[in-house]
Amino acid sequence: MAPNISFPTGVLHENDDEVSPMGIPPEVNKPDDRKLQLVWRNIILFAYLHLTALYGVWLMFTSAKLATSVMAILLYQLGGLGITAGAHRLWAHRSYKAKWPLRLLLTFFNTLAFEDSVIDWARDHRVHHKFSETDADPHNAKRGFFFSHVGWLLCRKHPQVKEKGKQIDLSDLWADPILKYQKKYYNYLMPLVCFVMPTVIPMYFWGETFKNAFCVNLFRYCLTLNATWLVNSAAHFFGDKPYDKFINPAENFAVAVLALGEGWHNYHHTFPWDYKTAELGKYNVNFSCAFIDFFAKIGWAYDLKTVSEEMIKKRVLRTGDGSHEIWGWGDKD
Ligand code: ST9
Ligand code: ZN
Ligand code: ZN
Repeated sequence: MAPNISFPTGVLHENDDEVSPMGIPPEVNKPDDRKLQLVWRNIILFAYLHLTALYGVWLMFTSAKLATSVMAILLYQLGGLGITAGAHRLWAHRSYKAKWPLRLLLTFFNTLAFEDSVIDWARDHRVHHKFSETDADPHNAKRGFFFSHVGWLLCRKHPQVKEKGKQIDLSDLWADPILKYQKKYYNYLMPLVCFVMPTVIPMYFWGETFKNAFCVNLFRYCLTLNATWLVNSAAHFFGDKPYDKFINPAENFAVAVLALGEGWHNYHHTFPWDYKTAELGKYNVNFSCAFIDFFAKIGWAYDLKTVSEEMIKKRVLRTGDGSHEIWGWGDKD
C-alpha cells in the first residue's frame, strides 16, 4: 500500500507560498561565490559519451540491425517515463500517488535513464523550484544556456545549493523502501540496467555485434540526457509565457516533443503540483500524461492533482504575457 504522505516543506503544492520566486530572500544570490571548480572526470566522461553517441547514430544507419534501433527508441521512451512520470511528477512534486507495482516499474525505468537516484534527483529539483534562477538553483539559468544545460554537471555546486538545499525535506522519499533500496544499491543497479542489459539483449536475442549494441545504447542514453537538460536550458530561455510573464520558464513545443511532454515550463513553474505539467493538448504532446492516465484507469495511480479552469483563467489574466488563447475570447472578466 502506498504510504499516506502529507506534503513536507519542499513538495510544491497549492498552498506552498514558497514556490513564488518573489518570496526568495535576496541573500540567496551570491555571484561572488561562483567559483568554477571543474570536475575533469565528468568533462571527460561526457565528452566520451557524446562522441560515442554520434558514432552510434552513424552505426544505426550503416551496420546496426533494425531491431537494435527499435529497442533504443523504446528504451528512450521508457527511461524518459522513469524521469517524467517517476522522478519528476510522482516523486519530486507528489502530483499523484502510485501503488507499489507502479512505483517499482517507474524505479526500474528511472534506473534505465541514469540521472542519479530518485532521491538525489528530487532533492535538486525541489531546490530548483524553491529557489528558481538564483545561486541556490543547481542549474541556475541566469548563468547562461550552457551552464543550465550541462555546465552545472561539470563543476562543483555553488555553496548556496548545498546550504539552501538542507532546508528541503526529503522524509517522504526516504520513507519509500523502493527508493531507499534504489539509492543504496544505485552503483550496482544502474550499470546493470542502463548499460549491461541494453547491450546484452541485442547480442543474445538477435545476434547484434557488441560494438553496435553498445554504441547505439549510448546514443539512446545521451538523447535522454539532452532531452532532459533542454528543459533546464531551452525551456528557461525560449517560448511564450501565457501564465506568468514575470518568470523565465517558457512554453517550448520542441522541448515538449523531445521530453515526453515536459516542455510546457511556464505552466509547470506556475502550477507545479499539476500532474499534467501542462494545460492544453495533453495527449498530442504529453505522452507522460497519457501514461499516468492509463495507470489511473487501472487503479495503480490515484489522487491525480490538477488545476481548475477558473484558477488558470484568473492567473492568465493577472500575470500572463497575452499569448494565451483566452485573450481572444472577448470576455476577460
Ligand atoms: C543528470 C541529472 O543528468 C539531470 C537532472 C535534470 C533535471 C531536469 C528537471 C526538468 C524537469 C523534468 C523534465 C524531465 C524530462 C525528461 C525527458 C526524458 C526523455 N541540496 O552533488 P555533490 C550536498 S545526472 C542539499 O557531489 P559537488 C550533499 O551533502 C547524469 N545538499 O556536489 C551532498 O552529499 P550527499 C548522470 C546538497 O561535489 C554533497 O553536497 N550523473 C545538494 O558539488 C555533495 O554533493 C552524473 O553525471 C542539494 N541540492 O559535485 C553525476 N546537492 O549526496 C553528476 C549537493 O552524500 N553529478 N548537496 O548527500 C556530479 O558529478 C556532482 O553532483 C557534481 C557536483 C560534480 C555536479
Ligand atoms: Zn518540476
Ligand atoms: Zn525549471
